[in-house]
Amino acid sequence: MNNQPVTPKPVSYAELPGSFTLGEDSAVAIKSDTAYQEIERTTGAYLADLLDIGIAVSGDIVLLHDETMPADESYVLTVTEEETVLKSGSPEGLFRAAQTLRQLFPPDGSRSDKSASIRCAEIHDAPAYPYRGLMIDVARHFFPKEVIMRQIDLAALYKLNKLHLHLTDDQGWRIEIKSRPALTEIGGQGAVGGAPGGFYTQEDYKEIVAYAAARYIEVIPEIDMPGHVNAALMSIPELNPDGVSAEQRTDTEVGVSTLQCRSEATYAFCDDVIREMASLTPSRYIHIGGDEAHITAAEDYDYFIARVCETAKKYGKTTIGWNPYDRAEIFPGSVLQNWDRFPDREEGDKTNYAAQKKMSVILSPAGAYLDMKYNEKTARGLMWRGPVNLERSYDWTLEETAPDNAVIDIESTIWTETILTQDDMDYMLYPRLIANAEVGWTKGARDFSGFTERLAAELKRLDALGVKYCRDYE
Ligand code: TNX
Repeated sequence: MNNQPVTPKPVSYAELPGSFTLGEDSAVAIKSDTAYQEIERTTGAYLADLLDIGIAVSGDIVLLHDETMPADESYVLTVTEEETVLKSGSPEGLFRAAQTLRQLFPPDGSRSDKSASIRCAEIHDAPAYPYRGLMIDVARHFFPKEVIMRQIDLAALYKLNKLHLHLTDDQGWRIEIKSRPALTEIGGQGAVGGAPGGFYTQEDYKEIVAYAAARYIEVIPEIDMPGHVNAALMSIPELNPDGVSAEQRTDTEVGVSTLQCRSEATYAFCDDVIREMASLTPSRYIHIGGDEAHITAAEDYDYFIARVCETAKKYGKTTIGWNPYDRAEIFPGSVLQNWDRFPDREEGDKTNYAAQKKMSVILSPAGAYLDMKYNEKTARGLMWRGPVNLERSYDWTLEETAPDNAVIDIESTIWTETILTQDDMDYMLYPRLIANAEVGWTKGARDFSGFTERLAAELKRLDALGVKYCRDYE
C-alpha cells in the first residue's frame, strides 16, 4: 500500500475507480446541527482557503459531523466522482481529515489549481497516540510570533496536536508577566551569543494560542525551574542568595543556575508566574521544567517540585516536567517528559520513578531530538545524542522505547542554542518532523523505504510552501 499518498500513513486507504475534479462551482458544505459554527470558523474556512473555493449550503466537498462516531481525531474520508465527504465525530477529526484531503491533491499548487483532480478513495484513519507534540525553545534564541505561527501551520499538516513552548531559560525570559515586569524588561533582552532578545506580550501569547487552537493544536507553556533560571535571577534581585542580580548569560552551559528552594521569595515569584500563565493558557497542562538542576541539592529540588506542583494544582493545572522531577512527591496524574532515561544515555539516575508511580510519560528520545545534527556535515545543531539522520528519526516505536509505561506519548524537540533563524529551524525540523509525526500517528512495524517513497511528494509540497528543509539527511 506504499503508493497511497498520505503521510503520516493512515490506518487504511482503499482506492476506488474514477476521480473527483474541483470545478468552478466547487464549494465546501457543512452538514451538522450541533457543531456548525465551530466547524465553519475553523475547518470550513481553512479548507475553503486552502482549495481557493467558497463555503456554501450545498457543495461538493462536505464536512459532516457524525455524532455516532467517536468524538476524537478519527475520521473517514470518502472521495467519489460526485463528491468528497469528510466525516468525523468531532471538529478536530474533520480538521485532521482536511489535512489528508490536502495531501491527495498534487503537492505543487493545490491552492490555486481549480481543476485539480484526485483519485477516488476511501480512507479510515485515527492516531495511535493522543499526544503528538513539538517543543520549540524560544529562550536561547527568540523567534517572533509569526515564525511560530508558520511552524504551527506546518505541524498541522502532519497532524501534530501539541505545541510546547520553552519560554524561559538562562539566556532569556520570553513571556510577559504583568506582576513581574522586570522579567521581560531585563530578562527578555539577551540571547545566546549576544543575539537580539525579545519576548511575547500576553496579547502575543494569546494570539499564538488562538492560532494553534484553530488548527486543533494545544499550546503548553514551559517555565523551566528550579534550574535554567539565570534570566529570572538577573531580573529579580531577591531571588538571589545575596540579593544581588545575576549577570546576563549568553553562553550555552547548562546546570549553572538555581532558584533558592528554601526561600519564600522564590515561592512568591513562582505563584505570580504560574497564576498568570494558568490564566492565559486553556490547556490543562503547565510544564515546570525540572531538567539539569545540577547545582540544586537533591532534597531541595524534590521539596521545590512538590511545592510548585501544589501551586499549579491550586490554579487548576496538571504539571508536566522533565526527569528527574518524577522522583519528587507529585500528584497522581502528573506527567513526565522523559529525555534522559533511555539506553542511549549512560549517565543520570536510571530509576524509573514514573513507571513505579504509573505516571503517563511523554517520550523525547534521541530520534525526536531535532536539534541534533543529521550527520557530521550539518552546519547547525548539536551532537551529544547525535547524529540523528532521517532513518534514526523514523525507525523507532514508542513501545520499544518505554516498555514499562502504560500510557505513552511523543514529543519532538528543537533546542535553539545553534538555531538563529526561521531557515535554520526549517532545516533542522524538516524532513525529520514528518518522520516523528508518523511515529506518533501509527503503530507497529516501520517501513523506512515506504516512508521515503511517500516523502518525495511531501518534499515537493514543502518546496511549494517555501520550507528550507535539509536535503542532506542521510
Ligand atoms: C539538554 S533535554 C537540555 C537543554 C539543552 C539541550 C540541547 C533537556 C531537558 N535539557 O537545556 O538545550 O540538552 O540538546
